[in-house]
Amino acid sequence: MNGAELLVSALENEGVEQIFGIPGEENLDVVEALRRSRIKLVLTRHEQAAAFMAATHGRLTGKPGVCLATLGPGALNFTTGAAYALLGAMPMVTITGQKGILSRKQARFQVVDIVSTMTPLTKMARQIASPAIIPSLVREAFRVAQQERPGPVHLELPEDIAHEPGPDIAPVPPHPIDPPIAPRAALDRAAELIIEAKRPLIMLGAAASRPRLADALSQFVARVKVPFFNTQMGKGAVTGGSHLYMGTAALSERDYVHRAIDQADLIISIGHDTVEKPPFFMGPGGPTVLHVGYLPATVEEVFFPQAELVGDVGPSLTLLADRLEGKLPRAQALLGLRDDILSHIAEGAEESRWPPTPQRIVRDVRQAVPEDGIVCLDNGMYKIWFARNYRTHVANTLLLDNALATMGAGLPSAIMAACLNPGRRVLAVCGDGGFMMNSQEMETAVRLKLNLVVLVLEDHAYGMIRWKQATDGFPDFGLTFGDPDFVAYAKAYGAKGNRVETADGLAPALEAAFAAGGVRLVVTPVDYSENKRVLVDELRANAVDKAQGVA
Ligand SMILES: Cc1ncc(C[n+]2csc(CCOP(=O)(O)OP(=O)(O)O)c2C)c(N)n1
Ligand SMILES: [Mg+2]
Repeated sequence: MNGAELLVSALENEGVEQIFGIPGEENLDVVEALRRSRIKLVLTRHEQAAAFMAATHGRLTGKPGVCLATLGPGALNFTTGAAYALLGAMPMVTITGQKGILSRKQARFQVVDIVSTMTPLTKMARQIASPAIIPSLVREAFRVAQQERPGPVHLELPEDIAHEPGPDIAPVPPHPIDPPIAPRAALDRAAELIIEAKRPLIMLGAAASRPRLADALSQFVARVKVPFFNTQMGKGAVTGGSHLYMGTAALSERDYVHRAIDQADLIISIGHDTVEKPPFFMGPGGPTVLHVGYLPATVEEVFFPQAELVGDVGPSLTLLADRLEGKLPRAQALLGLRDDILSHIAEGAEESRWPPTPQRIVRDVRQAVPEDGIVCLDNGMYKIWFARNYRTHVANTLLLDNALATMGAGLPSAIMAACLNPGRRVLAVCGDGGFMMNSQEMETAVRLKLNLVVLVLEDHAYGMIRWKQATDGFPDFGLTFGDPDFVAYAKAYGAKGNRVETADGLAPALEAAFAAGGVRLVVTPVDYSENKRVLVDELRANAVDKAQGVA
């Protein structure tokens, strides 16, 4: 076997079924080995999209997604995807080619130091310097990518090592690993803290959304019956339990959900990862925070838990619930705030103005997407509205990125979600800015014959930055642009497009797009005047009222 064959056989051994990317000439031995393997090569139209797709595979399955690119320019296009997976804790393995390392027939043509480039963007970055190390190195790469805290790993396979015959070494078989559960003393201590709390509140953070945690976490919430809120990336971590849901901390302060946070005396923070924009600010006199996580908490200026329960979160929570069930008479002390918080959040959902408001758009999307449907957001102003207003009932049904918060990942992540869940409705929601950053992947979606709806929100602007510009008191400048005719654009890819023309048109347009199947684009204008009215003026007034004891 040559190096490429050893690599592909090691990937098969890891259960890899598909690889996303764009080969270059340095990968041709790998492409040939893939041709003769069980693994499907899925071409994308930009390497960045391939990396977003591979990362989302890791996010949704817990198993590393794999992407492939050539050296230099192709490899560099993986950097944003690597950062997305690193900050978002998504297991992924990126593989790139390189010129030969045993001789240099092309001098330095296209050669940049990719291993050094990827080192700060990954958990591990290695060049494969001989075929013999491939089986063990690939096993190590997958182990490192997958273990807590998950993330990306980079392997560089130079073309001569790919071509070089190597020893017939069998791949290293993976085995199940059960990470350690929190020790008894820590469980007892955490239980005591919770039992003593007068107004406890659970916060679900990004790591609460790990796919293998959904059942144990949902049971924990159902057993202890303490109300919960979530961070943006902790959204939808719990299946059911919606009568205990207090809201989402899409902003860091002043939102209605902060009424509960501010009144809590203990926050049981499950899986919070400080890569997220802070869900609230810790400070003197604030609630005690108990960190429950796979790994110890990181200490930040705004987050410094006073107690920790560290270990495999699912089994640890089960043991914690054993200690708590039926012993928390004050579990629901804050639940009384729930109706008020949620009714404020729901305001404007029925609004019939044209163009539609973000609140109305969120409501219409919720109507068209069944409970198990998956909504994948790009990055823009609407992300705050979806995080705040969209209700999830099933784990991992709202995928958003509040870590790197990169534009351009919405469509690729939805393509991956649709590949993995052919029977479920999948919707990408993108701004007219972010959509255009990877819209070429419409072709990939059409070629893969996916059922996928893409909703484009058109404000002819980088709306979120325009909003920040306005709220910071700057004049309106430099953030607007023209758009293509999105309906014609979709058609050019062999997809179907539809423009929403009336206030009541969005929900039926989405329903029709889902019902018809295939790749569909729906474009609607959006009225972003609510950004300032609600997220700035109303919440500021609300905070002043509260400080003066009015609310
Ligand atoms: C790759 C990247 N570039 C720039 C930004 C900064 N940024 C955040 S939101 C945003 C505007 C997004 O515009 P659009 O996609 O049209 O959504 P809108 O806010 O208008 O709804 C920009 C430029 C970013 N997060 N990622
Ligand atoms: Mg926009």
